Amino acid sequence: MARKPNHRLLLLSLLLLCRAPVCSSGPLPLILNTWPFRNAAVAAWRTLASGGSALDAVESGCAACEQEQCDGTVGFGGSPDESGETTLDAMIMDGTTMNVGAVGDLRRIKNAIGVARKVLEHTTHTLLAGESATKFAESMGFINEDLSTNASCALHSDWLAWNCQPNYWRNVIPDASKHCGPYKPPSILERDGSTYKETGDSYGHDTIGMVVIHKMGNIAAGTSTNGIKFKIPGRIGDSPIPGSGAYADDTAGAAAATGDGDILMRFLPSYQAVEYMRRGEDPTTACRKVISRIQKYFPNFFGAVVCANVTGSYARHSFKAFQDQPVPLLIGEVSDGEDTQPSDQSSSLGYENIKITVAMTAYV
Ligand code: SD4
Repeated sequence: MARKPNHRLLLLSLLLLCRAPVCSSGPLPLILNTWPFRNAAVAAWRTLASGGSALDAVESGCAACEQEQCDGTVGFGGSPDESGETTLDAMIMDGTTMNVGAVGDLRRIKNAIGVARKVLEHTTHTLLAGESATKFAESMGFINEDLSTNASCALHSDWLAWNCQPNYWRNVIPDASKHCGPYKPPSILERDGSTYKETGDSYGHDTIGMVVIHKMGNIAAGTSTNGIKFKIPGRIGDSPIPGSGAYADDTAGAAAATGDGDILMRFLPSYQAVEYMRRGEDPTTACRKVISRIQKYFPNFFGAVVCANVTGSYARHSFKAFQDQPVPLLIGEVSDGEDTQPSDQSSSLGYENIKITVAMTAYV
């Protein structure tokens, strides 16, 4: 529901957006994120409007999702692993300097994107993982706290009661498709082929991937996720991997991915999409091409990529072959509301003076 307009913010927004015909700098700034995480886009927008950088906007946008536990797949209390613990992956990339900070398998710290930013700002490393990443976070002032919630504990208990189904094991004994672990590799004589089927993981994926292009052309991208439900402890997905979960380069564009990270990271789709755009492909073609590369090898793959080029044009493409049911992908975009014409496939949500257009597209 639309709130009372804030005229100061409206003015700032109009100045920042520069969408009117008199402006020649193109439709910038741009904030683009996977899924309809409206408050994330608004937080990023506010950061830009108050003079923050593209990097600041990505951080605040993803942090907003971490706090509100967007769809239970970002932040604390979601996607418990096999032991019931929620662990987080996040990454932030500065497309001006090509600096990246990332954390994987981060434990007991809520603000994963904040820790990733600290890796970027205060170290010459790119990716820290596990308990050591937690120690680093504590040294940077983050609070060590339990990430479990009643909801994540309930999810985990149900999974145990369901004989630990689904899980991500294969070629182990006992048969992982019927029993809980602990598992071990079978002896040669016992090997009778894979018990694991590449069915495509559809157990609720919604990671935030965000691309921000500042009006001055600086591009940043980032991700934050709690990964996938019932993952094997220690598993790190695609989201904190530069070029996989997201990628940004001021000279070419940016992209971010969501979906089955164990497959996505084998193809570096965000990097590849940016490289296609560098070669002159438009964002639609770039997104399509990276998805079809993956689909060629993994027809049951579930995932999507969003792409934006330096002019602020953007696109998304997604794929899920699952019982022939097309599933929509939602992208939140912030605009000033002046020139956005919601089509049959989109809906607009007023938020102060900012209009968030949630565009919907069908899978191929
Ligand atoms: C992962 N890619 O950890 C993440 C999950 C995700 O949409 O994006 N879901 O595999």
